[in-house]
Amino acid sequence: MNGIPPIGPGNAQVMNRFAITQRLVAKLKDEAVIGGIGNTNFDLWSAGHRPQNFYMLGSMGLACPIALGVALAQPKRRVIALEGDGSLLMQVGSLATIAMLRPKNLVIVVMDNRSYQITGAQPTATAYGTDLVTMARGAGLAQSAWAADEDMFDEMTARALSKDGPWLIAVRIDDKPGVGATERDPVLITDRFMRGLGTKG
Ligand SMILES: Cc1ncc(C[n+]2csc(CCOP(=O)(O)OP(=O)(O)O)c2C)c(N)n1
Repeated sequence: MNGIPPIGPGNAQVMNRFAITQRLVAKLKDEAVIGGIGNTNFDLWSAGHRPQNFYMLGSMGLACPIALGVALAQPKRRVIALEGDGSLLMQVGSLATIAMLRPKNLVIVVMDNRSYQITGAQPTATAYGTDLVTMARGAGLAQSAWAADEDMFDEMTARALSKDGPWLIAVRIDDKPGVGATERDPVLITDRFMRGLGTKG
């Protein structure tokens, strides 16, 4: 309308997942965070472990469904899902379920590097024009947007952590691998998370 193109996957600044994750983690208090498979998980761990972090192993695409379950179970706690573009595409129907159930306390951050990076950087559909924010809006998640740059990411997360959601924040990221790695011990991870959320003594 005003001649300024909206922020989309074509003009959002290419950021770095670890830097973005550090910015997010710096804002957190008692929020639960669900890291998706591989890189989102690794960067969450490396940004500084918190007892309210859940590092999902192996189950590609399940960060959003798990975060939805936690958000419904603990409506007073804000819950953040960190997910890759390939994983979100694999479980894209979860966006419609989230839109249908409308958890006010759920925030999705999707890191779009246009590839299944960790398995060899095969291109995903976003490399061919699929816009995850447009898909999320189509699913019914009206509060979905691309972050133009790091400052805008900070503003968007501040809003998402204080105002009613659900929210989806999409970030264009570079091809750097995740920093570090979580230990592959599902029992330990689950036990620590349950204690962190106060559901196990
Ligand atoms: C059902 C299923 N299919 C395939 C895999 C293998 N796999 C693990 S991670 C991954 C790529 C994840 O891509 P994305 O979510 O975009 O994250 P990125 O690696 O780019 O950070 C794939 C294909 C798997 N674990 N589960």
